[in-house]
Amino acid sequence: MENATMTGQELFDHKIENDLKIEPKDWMPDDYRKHLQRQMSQHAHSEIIGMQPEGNWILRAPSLRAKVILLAKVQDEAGHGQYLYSAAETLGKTRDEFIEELQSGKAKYSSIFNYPTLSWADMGAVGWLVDGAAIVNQVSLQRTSYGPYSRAMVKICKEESFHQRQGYEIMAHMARGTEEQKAMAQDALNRFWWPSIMMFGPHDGDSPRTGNAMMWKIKRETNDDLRQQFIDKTVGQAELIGLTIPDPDLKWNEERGSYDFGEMDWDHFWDVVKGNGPCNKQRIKHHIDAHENGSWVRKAANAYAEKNG
Ligand code: FAQ
Repeated sequence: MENATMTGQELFDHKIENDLKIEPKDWMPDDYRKHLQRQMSQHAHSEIIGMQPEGNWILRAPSLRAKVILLAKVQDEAGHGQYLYSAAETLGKTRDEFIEELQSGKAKYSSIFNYPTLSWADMGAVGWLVDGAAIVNQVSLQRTSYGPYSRAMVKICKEESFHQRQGYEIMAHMARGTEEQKAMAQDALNRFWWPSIMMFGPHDGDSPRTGNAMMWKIKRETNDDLRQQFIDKTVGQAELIGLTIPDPDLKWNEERGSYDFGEMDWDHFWDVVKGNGPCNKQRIKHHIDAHENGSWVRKAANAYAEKNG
């Protein structure tokens, strides 16, 4: 039971223990605040940087229908970035500070957005696998302990589920097309499979942030648990459209009621996380250029806000 004599720490512990949300004006440990600033801003950066690989195909979409859908999807990702920056700002750091950290390389964004999108089938693979992986993670984060983050996740998940389906539709369509189209779909799956399952981060034993994150109920499930859920969901979807997951060790394990799967290339993963991913320089340069090009809009908006209170 909450009572007026409780210290900030006691009230915080009570809320965490009882699955109550921590809100921006509540007392919270400094490390909890910093952990969330890091994770939420990196999540926001991922949404914004994640617009680039798909933005690459808007002008080359194969039909008006495909173009309208892709355009809407990329705009949704911008919206997700906005909710997440706004939610992260409630922790006392400004959006400008977060963006500076991204552009200087101090803050990360998801490793998955380091890979180029080489064909139209990649739009299918990104929607199906990348949004599919993001949903598994974000459904779990709907129950995160920080109120503004949790509420942002509820809205984001609704949109991600449309994104996942539009990607799967592209893959299904190509997989039942000509031999060449099917080969393009398989090639996209081959290139995006391993990076998608790396989105969940290192194995639990190699994940320095998981301990505190689980204790504070920021994360509700671990990296490995979420990765397994994603794989178990996705294998059947690939089979249904006649595509093959590029993992020779993938095998149903009757005892566990889950798929066993092969090992990821962790040296490659850490190299990408350190900023040496194949498209990192290009992604950050594009972000800096777009940010500079948009500075007049921010100036005008600020001037308007000042003038009109
Ligand atoms: N990429 O101890 P852990 C999307 C870093 S949204 C880069 O396990 P943690 C939507 C990690 O930051 C995708 N870095 O860390 C969309 C930490 O470094 P730090 C983004 C990674 O935080 C679709 C270090 O390694 N989703 O795709 C990665 O407990 C299509 C140690 O790792 C989120 O951000 C990685 N994959 O777990 C948009 C979800 N993995 O910060 C456009 C929220 C680990 O100490 C188009 N975030 N690292 O220097 C999370 O759930 C967690 O932060 C994890 C990492 C799971 C990403």
